[in-house]
Formats: sequence, C-alpha cells, structure tokens
Amino acid sequence: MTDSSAYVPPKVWTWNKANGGRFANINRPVAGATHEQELPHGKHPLQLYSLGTPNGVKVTVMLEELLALGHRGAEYDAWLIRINEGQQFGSGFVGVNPNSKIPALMDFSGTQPVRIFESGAILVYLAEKFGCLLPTEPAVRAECMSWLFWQMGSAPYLGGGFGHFYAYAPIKIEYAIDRFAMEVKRQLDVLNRRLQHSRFIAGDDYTIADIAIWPWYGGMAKGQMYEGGEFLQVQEYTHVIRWADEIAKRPAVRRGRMVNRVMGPLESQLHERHDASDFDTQTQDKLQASTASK
Ligand SMILES: N[C@@H](CCC(=O)N[C@@H](CS)C(=O)NCC(=O)O)C(=O)O
Repeated sequence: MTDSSAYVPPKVWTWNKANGGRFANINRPVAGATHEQELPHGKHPLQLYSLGTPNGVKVTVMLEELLALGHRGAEYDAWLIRINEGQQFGSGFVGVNPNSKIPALMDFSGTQPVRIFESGAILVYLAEKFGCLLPTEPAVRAECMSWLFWQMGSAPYLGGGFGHFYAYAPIKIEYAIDRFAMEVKRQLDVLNRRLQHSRFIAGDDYTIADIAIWPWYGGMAKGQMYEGGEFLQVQEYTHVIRWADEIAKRPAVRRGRMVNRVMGPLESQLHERHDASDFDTQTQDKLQASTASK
C-alpha cells in the first residue's frame, strides 16, 4: 500500500489483489461464476437468496409485511448467502443475479420461473404482485417511486463511499472521508426535511419507499452503522429518528431484520427461514442450546 498523497495512477490499471481493504478477498474486476454451485430450493413458491445486510433486510421486511397483511402467497424460503465466503459467485447464484450481489429472488408461482435481482426491483415486483405497499393514485405513486429510486442512487454514497472510507479502507484518506461525510449529511438532511412534514416517506402511508430507505438511513440516524454516529452528529436529524423509531416497532420489521442475520445477539439471528414458526424455534441461541444439550 502506497501513501495516498504520493500515488500517481499508472497508464493502465492492473489488479492489485493485496490492496488490504476489508472485502478485498471478494472484490474482482470481472463478473461471472467462479465455481459450480447449485442453489438450494425449499417448499415455497418464493425462494430468497440473501444476507441480513441493509439491502437484504429490505426484502425480508417486505415479505414479512406481506404475510402480516394476510398474503399467504408471500410465504418464502430464505437461504443464507455468505458473501464474505464468495457464495455470490457460485453458478446457481449468478444464474439468478448476474451482478453477484444479494438479495436475489426466484418466483416459482407462475408457469415460468421468474428471477428478480436488485432490491428495488424486488420490492416493486412484490408490491405489484400482491397489490400493496405501492400506492396506485398517480401522484402518490410517483412520490413513492421517486424516493425508492432516490434510495437506490444515494445509498452507494453512504455504504460504498462513507462507510468504506471511514470504517473499512486500510488507510484513512481525509479527502475521501470529507467528501462522503458531506454527502451523507446532505442526504440525511434531505430526509429530515421531508419527514418534518410527512409521517412516512411517500406521505401518510407506509410504502416500499420506507422499506427501502429505513435499513440504510434509519440505521445511520440511530448511530448503528460504521460507528459513525458521533462523527456525523446524527442526533441532529430528529425527524429521521422519529420515523426510524416508528418503523422499528413494526412486528414485521422486527421479524424481517432477523432473517439471514449473522451478526449481533444470537436470539436475533435466524440464518434460514422456511416457516413462520422458525422465529420461535430456529434462532441461533435455540439451535446452539439444543446442540449443546445433545
Ligand atoms: N443495488 C443492489 C446492491 C446490492 C449489494 O450491494 N449487495 C451487497 C451486500 S449489501 C453484496 O452482495 N455484495 C457482495 C459483493 O459485492 O461481492 C441492491 O440494491 O440490490
């Protein structure tokens, strides 16, 4: 690793595998599968391949909300994809998402299987399939879609920009941290101003825009991401915090954030979800206790 101030880019970039950053072992400059690996398949029409990161949580919250609304067709099997072990580069996963990123969903309920990747596309697909959480009145729908796409375009500055350079990069680069801290504070202020006058992101009702934005910006405003809360003075965004707290209390959100989660208290980790009863019986604390007693 060179001193960043002394770095002069060569004429042609070459892949330096040993760049030292967190996730350096899974980053590659090429796409496609690295190995043959079929995906598991459970009993439900919807098969989710994911991990409990902010992008993954969007989909498990959505599915739990749909089930809470009584849509039995939203029953799903959630399989764990460990991205730090390179499972997103298995041939089966790449077949569902050629971009090799979680979340990825297969819907086997129709005559032909449907694959959906990109969390925003998955949220819209499910909202349209079940006819809820995406307003139908044109102006409110436009507001919902605008914020949904805002999230898709903005979160990479939060995660790939601020989070990466503040928490994960092997060296602290003041220029990069300044640039992305400024942008993330601006984004939080955008949300704060919106939520000062609106209960939810798209208006009076909870929609897929809230489901998409909450895991990233709700988490950030609550100081739960990158240990960057004090640095960004997130307590200033009081309306974002009010909204984040309201959403966090929803039973479907509580369940959704447990699915495919591999960090935090063992009772909050449900690595795979195949049945509603799994929340009571299959969390890591229970599984480890039952293994220990054998
Ligand atoms: N825009 C994508 C982003 C998905 C994404 O970045 N997923 C990350 C985890 S949060 C991932 O799978 N990373 C693995 C990799 O980059 O190899 C979405 O919203 O679905």
